[in-house]
Amino acid sequence: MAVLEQLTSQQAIDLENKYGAHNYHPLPVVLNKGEGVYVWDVEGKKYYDFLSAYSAVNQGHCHPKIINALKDQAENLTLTSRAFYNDKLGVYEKYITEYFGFDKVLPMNTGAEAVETAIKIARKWGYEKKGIPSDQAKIIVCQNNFHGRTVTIISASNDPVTTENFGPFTPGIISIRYNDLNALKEALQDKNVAAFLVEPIQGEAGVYVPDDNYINEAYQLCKDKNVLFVADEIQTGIARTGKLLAVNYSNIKPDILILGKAISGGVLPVSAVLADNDIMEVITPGTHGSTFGGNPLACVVAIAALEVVVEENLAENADKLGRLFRKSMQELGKKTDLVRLVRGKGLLNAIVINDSEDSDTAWNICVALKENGLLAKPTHGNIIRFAPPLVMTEEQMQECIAIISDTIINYKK
Ligand code: IF1
Repeated sequence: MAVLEQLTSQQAIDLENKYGAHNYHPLPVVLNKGEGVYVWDVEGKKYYDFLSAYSAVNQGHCHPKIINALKDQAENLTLTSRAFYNDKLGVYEKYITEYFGFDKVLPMNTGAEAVETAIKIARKWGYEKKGIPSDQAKIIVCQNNFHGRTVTIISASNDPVTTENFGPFTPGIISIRYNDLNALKEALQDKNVAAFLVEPIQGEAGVYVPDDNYINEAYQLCKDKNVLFVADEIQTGIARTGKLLAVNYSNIKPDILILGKAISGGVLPVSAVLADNDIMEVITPGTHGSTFGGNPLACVVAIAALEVVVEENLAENADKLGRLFRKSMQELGKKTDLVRLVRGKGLLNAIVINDSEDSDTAWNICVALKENGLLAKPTHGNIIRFAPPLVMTEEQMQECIAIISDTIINYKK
């Protein structure tokens, strides 16, 4: 069999099972084409994509502007390493810092790398600017967070599946209840706290939207104690929740902003850590780096992807279609007791299925949705996340609402 000859779905699945680590349990569908809100499987069946590669494809699959930027740059220069300058990085750094309103950016590749980078910057700031005694810096995180899969990041996790048998864990992490200002106030009594790392909406936990005042008041509590407020917007950023950033609902500017996923429109791994000079200046030559961080290919792709967000009004569209989606799902909840509740913001939404967390109902509903031409996947147990690309039209959304409603109403255990 030639290495890249056309496979059947089963052949592709069998190859992954035999030769790939089993670190995922994918829905049984094998995709080989994506365009806008659609993906196709190897047998040619077309689907609406309601996962958007975990919110990395906000601009739609293979957006022409982004792909053309990729192609043009790929024929000239893809990677120099930061041992030398290149003619795209500075242009990108100016563009993205002005785009989000910060003095500086530290370019990385994956989300987890950016979170690790933010933790390093916060700690270094804690020692060199706040005067925390050496190796005593603490980072406050929230229970049920998701910030990535590295050992330090899972040291902040309370999810046994992501942490079991990966110890020993990184010290200096305090975990508190999400959306609980008293818990934060209590934890901030510790003078060695350097930063509070938080998702403005908890994605993987099941799209938990905190109280309207939470982010604002949490930010103020941190400022009162000279603690950095670090926003992980890797999933909630880039217009996903109906504003450019989820923190824009709270009118605060994080001390450190962490971005990833849709910065590149899902074309290649790009992440970024943004901060103002008084924080970013703790990073000096040799204190941090990455082979691919800031590569010229990523820079031009990210500029194109961020331009699409503005040119196509993706935040406004996400807000409008998100309201339509939640309203329709609430209507659906009145017709079937399978839908316990709906929550989300913009086009980051989830429905909680009225069954136990360890039931396979949510999974089976997603398999039925797949049969009906729509791809979604449960997050934890009985919660199904719905996050289509932000380029969806109202007509497409209406069609998807009909698919989801019909599938759930006709679902037989
Ligand atoms: C998986 C979901 C999980 C993230 C936030 C950092 C990262 C992520 C808020 C790390 C990554 C991905 C990872 C993927 C599943 C997916 C995910 F919520 F988006 F669905 F796990 F929570 N901060 N989220 O959401 O970014 O290193 O992956 O680029 O690991 O299973 P990454």
